[in-house]
This record gives sequence, C-alpha cells and structure tokens, in this order.
Amino acid sequence: MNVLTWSELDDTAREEALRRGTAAAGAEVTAGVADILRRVRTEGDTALRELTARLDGAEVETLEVPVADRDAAVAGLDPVLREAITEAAGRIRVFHEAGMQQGYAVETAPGVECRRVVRPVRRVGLYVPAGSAPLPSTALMLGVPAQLAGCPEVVLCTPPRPDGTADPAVLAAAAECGITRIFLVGGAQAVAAMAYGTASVPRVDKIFGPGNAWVTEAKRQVSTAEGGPGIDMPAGPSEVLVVADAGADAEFVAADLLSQAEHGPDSQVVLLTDDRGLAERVAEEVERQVETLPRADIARKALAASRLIVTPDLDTAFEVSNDYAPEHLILALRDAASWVDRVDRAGSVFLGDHTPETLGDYCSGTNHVLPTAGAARFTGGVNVASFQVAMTVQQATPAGLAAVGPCAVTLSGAEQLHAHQRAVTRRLARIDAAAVAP
Ligand code: HSO
Ligand code: ZN
Repeated sequence: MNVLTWSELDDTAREEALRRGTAAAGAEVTAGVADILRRVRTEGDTALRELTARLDGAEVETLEVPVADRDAAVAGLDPVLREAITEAAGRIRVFHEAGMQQGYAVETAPGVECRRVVRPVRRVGLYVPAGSAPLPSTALMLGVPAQLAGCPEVVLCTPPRPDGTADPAVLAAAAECGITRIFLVGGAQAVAAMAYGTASVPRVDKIFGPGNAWVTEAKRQVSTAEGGPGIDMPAGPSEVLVVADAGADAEFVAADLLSQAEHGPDSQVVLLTDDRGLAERVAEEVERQVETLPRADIARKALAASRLIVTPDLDTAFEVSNDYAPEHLILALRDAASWVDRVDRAGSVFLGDHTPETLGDYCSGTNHVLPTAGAARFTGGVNVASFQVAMTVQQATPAGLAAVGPCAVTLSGAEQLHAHQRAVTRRLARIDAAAVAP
C-alpha cells in the first residue's frame, strides 16, 4: 500500500485518493436484474427453482425450510457456536431495545390533541447473504430489531448451499429471533420473490439486508416501481476509515484494515494519520498479516484500491473523514472518546485501541447494517425504527376548533383553497359560541 501525503495532493488527486469503487450497477447488471425480476413476477416458484439451480448450483424442490428441519439443524450445531449466537443476540437486543422510539401526545392548543403513534411494518423480508460465506450475524442484525418492533410477518431468504440446505448457523440465528418462515433463495431472485410474492414466498412491505451488486440493484428496482416495497438502504461494498495518531499500535490498525478488506475485492479501507512513521509501519504490517489470511486474494484486491494518507494534523484528518462519511470509523487515538464531538458523519464509530470493528460486526450490541458510499451524510444504520412506521393522530373538541380554526381559515384563504376553508367555517358556524367560551 502506498503512503500518500495529503498536503502534496491537488484537489483532483485528493478526490481520486478517496474515490470509492463504483457501487452503482453497470448496464449488464441492471438489465440482468430486470430480466430476473420479470421472470419471477411471471413464473413465480418455477423461476425461483430454475434460477437457484443455475446461479447457486442447487436443486431445491421445497423452497421453504420446515420449522422441524430448522430446529433439527440448530440442535446439531456446535454448542459453542449456538451459545455465541444467543450471547450476541442478547446484547443486540439490549442495545436496540434501549433506543426504541416512544409515541407521544401534546395538547398544541386547548382542546387540540396531537399524537404520534408507532406501528410495526406488517410484513418484512430479511435477506441474509451467503455469497462467499454465510452471514448468521446479519440474520441477528435484522431479526432482533424486527422482533423488537413487533413485526407480525417476518420472512427470511438466504441462498441454499450446493446440497440444497440452509446454513445451520443462519437457521440458528433465525430461530433466536423467532423467525419461522425461511426460504432457500438468494440473489436478485430472492428480492423479487419478496417484492411480488410467489406461491411459496409471501410478498412483503419492506426488504432489508446487504448483498452483492445484483441484490442491491434488485432492491433499487423493486423499490422504485409503483407500489413496490420499501427498502432499508443501499448497503454497498464495506468500508472502514481509521484515524490514528503516533501512539497507535500498527499491528492492531493493520488487522482492522484487513478485517474489512477481506469482505470483498471492492471493500474500501483508508488510514488517515498525522504520523508518517505510523503510516509506514501499518503498510509493512498489512503486507505481513495479509500473507497468512485464507482470504488473502480478496483482501489484496481491496487493498489495491485502498489508501494510507498522512495529513498535516488530526484536524485535517477529521475534516477528510467527515467529508468521506465512512460506514465504519475507528479512532485509534490517545483519549479517543474526547475526539467523538469532532465526528458528524459516520455509520458506526469505534474508540481506542481495544475496540476493533469486529465487535460491532458481531456482538457488542450495535447494528452492522450501515450506510455505505457516503450515505452516512443523511442516514444512520438499521435500528428498531427501521421496522416501524410512525403515524400521527389528532382530535379537536369544539373549543379546540374554535381556537385554531381561524388560523386555518386565513392560510387556506391565502392558498385559494376554498373547500379547505369551508370545511372549517361550516363547522365554526355551528359551534355554539357560549359552549366554547372559557
Ligand atoms: N462488516 C460488515 C458486516 C459483517 N462483518 C458481517 C462480518 N460479518 C458490514 O460492513
Ligand atoms: Zn465485517
């Protein structure tokens, strides 16, 4: 990895240094996804079986995993793994529950009560990828908040293994969150099935979860179609940005950079530091550590597009980081907590030398479905509210209408919307002035 010096780069070179690999799908993916969506919409389960055979190399006759099979797979799982899933789910539950939104009611004028009430999204679809590796942790990150929100219908889709069965750890994570409807279908076809519904797979109102370019493009296409489902967010290739000072431990920083690089060849990892010596030590460490990783090939491809950048000071590092708006931000700084106020754009922040991103990926309690590609400028990660809709409710008494109606009369008159105005004046005319007098 090359070490770049921020102060020596012109604007174009700076932009280039921080350019993400394009998350937008190419024309081939866009057309391929549209074709898959059309096939699933018209041919339903038949298309799902054919696409699964062709794309996942698995023959799946019954698309839904019977609950008894789910429970048998869970019972056969290594107990240590089973317990780790339960332990992680416990902390994810505690953290997410503490942040749940509450409804509220305010009397905005005497006799006018306005409320906000929270309802679960009725039917939600969770996508758990298994491309280069099955991700039971993702089932927890989606299943726990769905359960806390009280969503009555939760559907989970995950690609089958070559033998036509689901990964048992994904099944255990689903069981942990009370999910009973699990389908062996992956990729764009899974998104299509949940968006349109098939004989086997129920249609849902909102689709959640990360995935490759095909899954992300399928979510985009179904959600922009008229009447289509909502989606959580475009969760693109993984990113981590580390801000480190001279006291940071190069071995730890390199390990954190590699933990994101191993996700995929398009993952992006960036180091910003005010200490050139640290940058050079990290570069050496990354080379040393990548050698011994089973996924070294993937990590090396990601590293080729990643950057180690020396900034004149930490102030500049924070400016650059906030402009970049990383999915994950690690502050490998002395007294790291004192720097948090400087961060205003990041999906999830990790403080100090003993908080690897891996903790947030699995089991500290925070969510790992987070905004990528700079979306942290305007949104946070998945949480219980992502599985809820908030609606407002209001009621006016005659006195309340008398109090606020004239305001509506003036404003509707200014907008020349006379039907609006009369909906108020007709009522005001019938209100007995004596009845509303204070
Ligand atoms: N770091 C990933 C989530 C994940 N990591 C799942 C391990 N398993 C999200 O960017
Ligand atoms: Zn990860």
